[in-house]
Amino acid sequence: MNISTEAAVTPAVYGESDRPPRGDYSRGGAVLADYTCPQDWASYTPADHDTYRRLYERQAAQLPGLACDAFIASLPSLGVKNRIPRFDEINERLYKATRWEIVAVPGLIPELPFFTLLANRKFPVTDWIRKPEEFDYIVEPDVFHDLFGHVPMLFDPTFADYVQRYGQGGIKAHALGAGEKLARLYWYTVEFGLIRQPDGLRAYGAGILSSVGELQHAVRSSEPYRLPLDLLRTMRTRYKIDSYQSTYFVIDSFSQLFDLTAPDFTPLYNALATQPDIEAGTLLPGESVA
Ligand code: HBI
Ligand code: FE
Repeated sequence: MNISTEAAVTPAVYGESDRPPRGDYSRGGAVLADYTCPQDWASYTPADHDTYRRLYERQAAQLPGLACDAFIASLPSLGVKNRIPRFDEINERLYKATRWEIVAVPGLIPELPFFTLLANRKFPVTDWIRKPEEFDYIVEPDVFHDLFGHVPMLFDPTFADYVQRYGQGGIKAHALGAGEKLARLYWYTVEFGLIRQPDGLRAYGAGILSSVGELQHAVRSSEPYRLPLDLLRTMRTRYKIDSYQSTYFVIDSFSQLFDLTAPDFTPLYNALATQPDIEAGTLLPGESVA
């Protein structure tokens, strides 16, 4: 059953603002009910491949000392660097590693289909790439952000299990109307998470790892606050989708992240309903940075 064009272009809630998603959700009826679509690799132009090659080259050069060990170890699993990879090429390696697979989507999708894909160990990867004039910055995730930023971490077994558990929790949160609160946990871990390694602070969040400027800012700048990850505090904290983060949350290990998602979150959502949101870039009385 293919969804109609109107239904397909319902704005996906991405973080704190609704925006009509970019991408062709109709594709002549090729977008399925779960919002996935064929990658259509042949449709990429030489300019698209060159954009990917240049983004990869520039970002990979920045990683030492800023990206976490798990990311650096898995990055080569993306395979080719000089063109946009075929998703099935990556899936051969990814499925063997952690039983995850990547699926193509036309861009941002509504939260329930998103959570459902994650709960089934399917990671949605946007199928289009930014235009050359968007080389330095793009608000919405494109194939470079999703492949380079997210996929290497899915090769880490503990992190991979966390993301599936996150998806399962998201389906429950959606039913409770708590999707936006849980989206903040995703934002401050999977997208903008920091981890403390024995040799110092490193990034594991895809939004940091795929950004030319935010990698230094998140790990090295004295400007942002860096707080220990705490479920309540993190899910109370609003975020901006179009500027560097002014608050980051730090974990000590991926098993800490996985263990956090063990209990049922319903009591947390009840507590959150009674506590005000916290603007990013602020500290509560008595809080100290990580
Ligand atoms: N859709 N393709 C895509 N990628 C995302 O990261 C994404 C999404 N839809 C919703 C969403 N993220 C966030 O709102 C989640 O935290 C729910
Ligand atoms: Fe992302």
